Amino acid sequence: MAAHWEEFYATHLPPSDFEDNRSLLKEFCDRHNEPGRRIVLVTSGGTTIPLEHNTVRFVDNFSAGNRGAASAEYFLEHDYSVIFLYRSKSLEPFTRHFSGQKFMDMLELHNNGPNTSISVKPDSVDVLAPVLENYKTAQEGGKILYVTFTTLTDYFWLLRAACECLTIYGNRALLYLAAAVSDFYIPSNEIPTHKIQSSAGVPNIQLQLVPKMLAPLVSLWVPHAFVVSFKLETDENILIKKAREALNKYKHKLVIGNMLQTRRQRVVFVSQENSYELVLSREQMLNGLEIEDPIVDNVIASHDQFVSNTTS
Ligand code: 9Z3
Repeated sequence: MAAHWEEFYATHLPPSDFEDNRSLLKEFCDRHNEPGRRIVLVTSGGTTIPLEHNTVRFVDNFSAGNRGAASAEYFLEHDYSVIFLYRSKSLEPFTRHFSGQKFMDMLELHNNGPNTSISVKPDSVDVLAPVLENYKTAQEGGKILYVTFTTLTDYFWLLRAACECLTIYGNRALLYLAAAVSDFYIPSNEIPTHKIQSSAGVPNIQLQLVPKMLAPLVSLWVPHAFVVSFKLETDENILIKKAREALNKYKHKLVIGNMLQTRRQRVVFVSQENSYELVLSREQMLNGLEIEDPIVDNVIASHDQFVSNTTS
């Protein structure tokens, strides 16, 4: 009998632009594969669960994609090549600093008839300049590949394709799975083609369990890579227990636990060897330190150790 995850791929078609993305992933991985070079796949943002094939309505989740977008920037600073697999329209590295009104507030309008101009406010230059510099370095060096998903199905197809391209890196590949992947979905053969009509009365929507893709990912797709997953909970009492359960079940290297409410201040690292907390002080937060900075430092230190202790 086919495993639950195999059945998923057999019954859910890839997104229409899948082959283009697969080629981009392969080209990126091949181009960066120099001796000793490290690469990270960062997943970010939430997956949707469509309620119709011609989708008008869908189930979504809270994820803004800040964790993934911020982390991608720190991985670039540490000279990793980065595949950024993210939910379409969620936060992106670099541009996240200027999203919404923040950007408008950085600009000054000099209204002068035909010679009207726009400049960056002097006190915003300090903010903009380092971000712009890092953006240009990443962009001009071709160090980051952006690939988007929307639905759970898109995400699973792209995740597997990315893993297939990453195998050539062996233990130099790092997977940093920060996307908020739905646990429940409606299988493709159970969703209607067209918009659900209110005239038909209250719809009876039955969600099913999503296959745990971490299982084949760790054991089959990238068996030599350093895999880090995130565990999200809202009940503090079960966070560490659930993180350790995931680690024991999937046998990957690290689970980073976080609570919905405090995810920007506190995370807990759970590995086979130990568990420890990473907490930002109030002062650090006021000074603009982002928790992704020390998270990425710690993950890279563990990846270093892993590379030294393994051969492939
Ligand atoms: C996370 O726990 C991420 O840290 C957040 C980041 C999604 C909380 P934001 O995007 O938030 O910055 O707003 N990601 C993993 C969540 C998840 O779905 N984990 C699965 C689970 O908990 C396991 S892979 O069961």
